[in-house]
Amino acid sequence: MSDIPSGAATGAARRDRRTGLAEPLQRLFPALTSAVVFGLLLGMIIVAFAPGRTGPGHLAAGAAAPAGKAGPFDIELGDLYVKPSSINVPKGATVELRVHNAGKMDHSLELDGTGGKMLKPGESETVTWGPITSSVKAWCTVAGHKDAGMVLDILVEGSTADAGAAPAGEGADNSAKIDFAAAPASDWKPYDPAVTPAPGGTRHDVTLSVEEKEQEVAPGVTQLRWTFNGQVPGPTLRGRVGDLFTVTLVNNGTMAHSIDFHASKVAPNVEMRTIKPGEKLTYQFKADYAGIFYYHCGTDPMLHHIANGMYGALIVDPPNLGAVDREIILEQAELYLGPKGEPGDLKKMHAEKADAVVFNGFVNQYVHRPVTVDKGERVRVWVLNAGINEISSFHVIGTIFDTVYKEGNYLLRPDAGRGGGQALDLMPAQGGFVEFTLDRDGTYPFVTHKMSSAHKGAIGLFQVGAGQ
Ligand SMILES: [Cu+2]
Repeated sequence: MSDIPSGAATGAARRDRRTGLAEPLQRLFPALTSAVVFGLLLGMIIVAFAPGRTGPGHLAAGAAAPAGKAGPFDIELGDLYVKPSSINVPKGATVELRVHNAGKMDHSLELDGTGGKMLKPGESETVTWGPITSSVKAWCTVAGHKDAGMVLDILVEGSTADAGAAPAGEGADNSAKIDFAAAPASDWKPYDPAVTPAPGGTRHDVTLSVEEKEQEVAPGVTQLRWTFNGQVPGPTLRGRVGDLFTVTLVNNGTMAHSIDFHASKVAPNVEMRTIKPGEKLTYQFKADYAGIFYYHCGTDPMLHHIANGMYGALIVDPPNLGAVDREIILEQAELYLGPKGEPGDLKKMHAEKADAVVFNGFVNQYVHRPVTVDKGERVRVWVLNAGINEISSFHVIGTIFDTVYKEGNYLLRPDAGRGGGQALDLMPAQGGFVEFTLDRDGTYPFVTHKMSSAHKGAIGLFQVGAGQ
């Protein structure tokens, strides 16, 4: 499945549809930390000292002669920490640091975030910075690592722990802003929500390539997303109970990544291990249980990797799954925006301060391009809550579910009792499906019925018949 499907509505049709939608919408809606704890590599041994490097200092113009050398300081970089996290130096000193990467991921330590060298696991370097005339910070420039705590405070003696002058702009909210009233460009195409039946056979060989690319997440708003196969959500995989999946993960990104299939029972430190850029791993499992299962990157900080786009669904059909006329998938997730064109903001993810909640990766995309459904046809919607933090309560306005399946079990099936369902509740990482018909021409909004989320981008539309 591609995130660039064909079949975008024409401009005229789109306007008609949107006009038709405005009224019901206004009426209805006025307006870890990773479980994988990388080994605490105690007993760090600094083996190699790379040639010294002189970095930019906080040298005041016309400053007096340096007040001598400070250090050397042994600084350990790990996943995701800097030890020690602060050092004290005399004012005007030139500071020497022996920096060692004791982690399993690449890290760097760069004064003011510039001029450093990326260290592979086990590598060391010696840097000389200065003269240092005022307190300053150095940090790891791998995306997300600074926000995760990889910061070294270099404190000029006499100043306090937080005296480091924040670089210009730090602390200010420079994240991208969403205009919820904006429309996408005429050539924009939504993520194709269609789900195709499980391919034949019992073996499925899949390659998932990690690609880090700038993508639109709302009209005119781009982020640097970390993706599986260049799309968010990643490809929907599908099979039947007992099928064998062989997935090759290829890391074509610039940082370490991994994959965790909730449909598998494997050793997390083997199949779900983190691999470096340029590496591959093969992850094989038998799908022994039915349901719609989450898959996601599990590399630290996991919430950053998932919320930045590294998630998708694997459907294992329940035995005797009934026939329907149309199947689609909606994966709910939040957006925590960083500056335009940059990865999402890790601090907001920790604080659960989402800028938007979306279906299939883009704000209100199926309001802009409604999902077409024929009158009276039987529709199955697979729903996965990709989180990272929000609940989901999936509801379609104007219909009643006669079938609800959640987490491997039917909660509701058509029978003489005539039970009806109105919402499928899913915590982060849970999934299921609902089935229903839309019996009259019109536009039928679908939402998460947690209304604050719906108002932040988690609304779409089914279009039955011509624009009403
Ligand atoms: Cu990742």
